[in-house]
Amino acid sequence: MKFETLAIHAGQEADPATGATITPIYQTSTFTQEGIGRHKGFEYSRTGNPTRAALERCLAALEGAEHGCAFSSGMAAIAGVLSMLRPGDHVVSAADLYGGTYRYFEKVAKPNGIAVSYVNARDPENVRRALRAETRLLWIETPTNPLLELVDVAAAARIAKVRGVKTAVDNTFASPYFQRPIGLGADIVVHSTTKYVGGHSDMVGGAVLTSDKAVHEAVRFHQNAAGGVPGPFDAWLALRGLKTLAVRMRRHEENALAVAGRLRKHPRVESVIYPGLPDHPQHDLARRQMSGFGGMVTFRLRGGRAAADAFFRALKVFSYAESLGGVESLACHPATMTHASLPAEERERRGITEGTVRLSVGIEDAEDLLADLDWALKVSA
Ligand code: P1T
Repeated sequence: MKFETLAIHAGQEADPATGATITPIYQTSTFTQEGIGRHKGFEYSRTGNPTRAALERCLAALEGAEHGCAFSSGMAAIAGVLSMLRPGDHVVSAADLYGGTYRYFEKVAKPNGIAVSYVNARDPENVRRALRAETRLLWIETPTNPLLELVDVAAAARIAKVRGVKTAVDNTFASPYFQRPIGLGADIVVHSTTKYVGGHSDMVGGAVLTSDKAVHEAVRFHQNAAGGVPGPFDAWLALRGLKTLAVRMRRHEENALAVAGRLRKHPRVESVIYPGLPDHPQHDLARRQMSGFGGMVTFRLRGGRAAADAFFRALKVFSYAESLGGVESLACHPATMTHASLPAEERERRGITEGTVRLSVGIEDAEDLLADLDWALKVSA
């Protein structure tokens, strides 16, 4: 079955108890059992819940994975993957990544004895050079948050595989509609389902998808043992979000292309980063590896922090807010929001300047979005 069909049907047979066509929200913590060891596959909702199970099956199908584990947030999903590692193990991570992931590596993984090296993974040879005998995991975001850099998943995963290293890809920005890392050779896919999967900025969640049985068993064990599971209602919201993912992503992309095109002509804009622009340094890779360019646009505004602040305050349709991937347009200041957990010099080194603005382009009318940006650029001059 094709993506659009799977998004609506995978893991969502008519409810066995009632025939309900739409997977019910099984808002229950426990399940009455018939006798010792006799139950209908569910015992306690931390361990398993039918609404969550439907979400896990649907997400796995969309990523071309055999197994899925849903979590209470993207960070809980990331912690689930990292739980496979032991003191002395080593992670090679692409340098440009979500600030919260960097914080987890630095403040949680490292104090627990896991070494992490950051490399410029735009050149996969840097991944090869960073691998050590004790490397267990290669961590990639592509496109990255917030600079929309790409990593060649097939090339990086090939290098890792030869050395017995698992490759994990945070696929939050592309969504499974535009990119399926497992088909490119990755072992593990991670999502913050808070973003495009949920799609309406009304829930927080995460997921780990894999076809590697041992990885799945380790992540499933952690999910139950540590307990960072989504409640049934949040799982249901993510499941409902998936049904419209394909149509939303096409519209996000259409609007993002219009926004990127308008911004690059604007005299107050220093540079625009969008993988769909032919002058994006990795545009060819984007065309090869993704089936679309997504809805995120990052640009650098002339005038630094003061100009950025005035710009954010003038916006009327875009909300000045963290997060991304909802139907509504959002504008964020990575230096003080999503990437505030990076030391200032690290941010500067990566190019996350005070004038850097990240847009999550929503699915509103494109003309309204362009008019809002034109207005905010004008009055913040
Ligand atoms: O917020 P949470 O659901 O825990 O997901 C964390 C996360 C993981 N990976 C990527 C690529 C992310 O962008 C995020 C969360 N990001 C934001 C909140 C943001 O505004 O960028």
